[in-house]
Formats: sequence, C-alpha cells, structure tokens
Amino acid sequence: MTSSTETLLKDDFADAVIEGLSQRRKVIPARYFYDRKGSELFEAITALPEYYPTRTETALLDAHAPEIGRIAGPGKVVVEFGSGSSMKTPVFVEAVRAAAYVPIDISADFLRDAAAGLSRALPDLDILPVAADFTKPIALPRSVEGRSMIGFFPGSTIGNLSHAAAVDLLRAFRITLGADPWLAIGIDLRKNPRLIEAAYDDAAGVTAAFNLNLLARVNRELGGDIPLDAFEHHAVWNDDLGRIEMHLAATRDVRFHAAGETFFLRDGETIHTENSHKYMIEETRLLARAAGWQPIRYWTDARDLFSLHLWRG
Ligand code: AVJ
Repeated sequence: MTSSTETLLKDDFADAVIEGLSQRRKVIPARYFYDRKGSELFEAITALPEYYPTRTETALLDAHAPEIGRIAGPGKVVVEFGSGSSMKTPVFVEAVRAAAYVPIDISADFLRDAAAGLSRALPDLDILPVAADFTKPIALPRSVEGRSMIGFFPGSTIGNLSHAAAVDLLRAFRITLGADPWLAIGIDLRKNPRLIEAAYDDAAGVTAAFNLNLLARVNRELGGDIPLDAFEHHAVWNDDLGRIEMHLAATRDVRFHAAGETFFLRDGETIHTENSHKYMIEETRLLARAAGWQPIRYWTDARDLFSLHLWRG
C-alpha cells in the first residue's frame, strides 16, 4: 500500500472514532476490528467450540459447492467480496470450476495475502485482484468484462449490516457482476438466543479480546490513552431487531483522549461495536428480492444453524 493510501485510511479511522464517540449512544463501526491483531483474533474465534458459523458454513460449502457449480454452469469468473485469508475460497473456486478469480478488498495487504494463498493452492488459476470499496458498484478488470460472473460472499458478513444497508450492498453486487450475475452467499440463521450469545461470548475470552482490541487499536494508531481495564466485553441478543450486539461497557466513570479529542463515559455506558443480524429463511428470500435477486436454491445443516444460498440476478 502506498503511504498516501495509508494516511487516508488512518484519517478515515480517526474520523470514524471522533464521530462515533461524539454521539450520545457511542459507537465504533465493526469494520475497524480487522487490523493485524484483530484479524488474528478473528481467526482464533473461527476455531472456538462455541463459534458455530465457520465450521457449519465450511461443511455446507464442501457438501454443496459442486452443485452450485452445476446449476450456475462451469467457467464462471468468481468475484469474492472482501477477501480475508479464507480457507473457504479454494474449495469454492475449485468446486465451481472457475475460469478466473477476482478478489476485491479495500485493504491491499489482505488482497496480497489472499492472492498469494490462492495461487499456491491453485497455481493455474487466473487471479485478478481489485483494491476497491465494494459497497458501491465498481468496474472490474477489462479482461473479465462481458464474462459470466458469480459473486462469493461467505461468512455471514452481510449480518453486520442493517437490513436497509444489506439491500443496498446486495444491489451494488448485482450491478458490479454484469449482465448475468449469480451470487453464492452465506447467511447465519435465527436460533436459540443462548446459543448465539455463547458464540459471541466464549468461555476462553477470545471474543472479549477481539472486542477490546478495538480500543487498543485506537491507542496504538490514534495516540489514545484509553485505560483498557475500565472496559468489559458485552454480547447481548436484541430480539426485536434479530441481532446479537457487541458492546464495550465502562466499568467506572472514565475520561480519555484519542485522535486529538477528549471523551468521557459514565460507569455502565457502552460503546456499541458490532451488530450481527440473524435471519429466518423467509427473511433471506425477502432480502434477495428487495435487492433484485431471485432465490434459486439454499442449503442448511441438520441443526438449521447456518444457510448457504444461490441467487441469480
Ligand atoms: C465476520 C462479521 C461474520 O458477526 O459473526 C465474530 C464477526 N464478531 N465474533 C460475526 C464476529 C464476533 C463475524 N463476522
């Protein structure tokens, strides 16, 4: 990444922190979890016994990605929105017998890692990384223009968004994916709230560390002096809104500085750091339709924990 891009991203983080902590209900957007340390902690979360989404979705992909390939047809360009260091990508790309792979991510670092990992796993695959903000419709490389594409959006990342923002994002995907768009998307399902709360507040405390790393990141990158021992991790199921919320709750009155500003929280006041919406199957169909997609097929595990969907635009 060039230093000017880095500076822009840092300003963006500073702006988000100042804006978010200036609200009466304080918030820091979840996308800032994923610095190097945060990405490592998230990897550790995916292996926790309580965190069912990753292993359930991986099993669904192992079992059903070949069928997605058969329905959508071979030789598609796979376009992955947000390329983590996903273990799921090689399975998907291979099963659908992709002609090329286009990882899209705002972080050039993540992109480089994703491309390197995949070219090791699939040396013959044509990989065309795109550094961009995929929340808006974007132009893909000329070499894939006019070819049939399938978007890949695993991990229930869609759950981080409000319903309205999810519709906007899925509409942007449809436009980005050209004239014959397909989408394979993983969506976490609504279930017993106790199971969801356990997945977001594990016994080993890894999710707590992941949440608190956001404050550590503010200290590291924005010259903050937040006392981390004055905050604790909360994961709360919001039944009305169908989402698990993560907060950082002040355990005493606390004053601190960050990004050149002074902030104050009362004992018990929280910083809202993440929403993870859980959908019913009926709601996933409405979500698809609202964004101009046609639901083609979906698959769930035996316990109805997680769902994998194939949509056509
Ligand atoms: C990567 C957004 C899908 O919401 O389950 C995991 C992030 N947060 N544990 C999720 C997360 C806390 C994860 N997503």
